[in-house]
Amino acid sequence: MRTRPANPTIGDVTPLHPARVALSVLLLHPALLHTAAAQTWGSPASWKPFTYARAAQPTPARKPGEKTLLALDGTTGTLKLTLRQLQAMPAIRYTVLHRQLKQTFTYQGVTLRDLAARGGFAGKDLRVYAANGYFTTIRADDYMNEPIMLAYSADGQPITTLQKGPLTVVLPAQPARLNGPEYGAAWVWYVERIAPLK
Ligand SMILES: Nc1nc2c(c(=O)[nH]1)N[C@H]1C(S)=C(S)[C@@H](COP(=O)(O)O)O[C@H]1N2
Ligand SMILES: [Mo]
Repeated sequence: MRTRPANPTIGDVTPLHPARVALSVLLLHPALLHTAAAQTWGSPASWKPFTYARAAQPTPARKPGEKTLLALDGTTGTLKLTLRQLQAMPAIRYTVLHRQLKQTFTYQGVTLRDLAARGGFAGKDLRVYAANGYFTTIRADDYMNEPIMLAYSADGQPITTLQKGPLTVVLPAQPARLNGPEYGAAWVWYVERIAPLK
């Protein structure tokens, strides 16, 4: 016969109820953790407000010969946006150190949230594709809550190839985690396509 410990909460094994085991397995499984944490974002009015540098302007029509800078794979097809069309979207602007370039710039661009909303997939994790074949996933949790930017200008000038332009993803200086090693892969340069994660 086993002696009962002085403190009954230590060593006193409660039989595991099968439903309880199933629930903890469900909550601990990494693939399901994401599902369990999946959020609905409601209407844009309920989203965390961002401070914009300029409001949306009417979308200018593409001029003959004008290049597409970004392909946005929306729910109703691919929107091909020119620089002027991106510039007509609500503009966000902030100053941040670009770690890979070791240089601080005041970037201006469009938030991933506004781009996702334009494509009809706001709140879905998204994929950002670069012209060199690189791509990465940016979580909805991050871009819905923080003004992660697709930048088209740095210090008021178009972003050069050497500066990783013409379109480059920039993350705000705060919260600090966005500038940590875990988010290095999110600073995508030479961006050419954004799509919801399938
Ligand atoms: N276009 C493009 N963007 C990219 C990458 C890439 O290969 N191509 N690599 C990503 C990764 S994984 C990281 S960690 C950083 C690396 O930047 P660095 O090599 O200049 O440190 O850029 C990110 N952006
Ligand atoms: Mo990386």
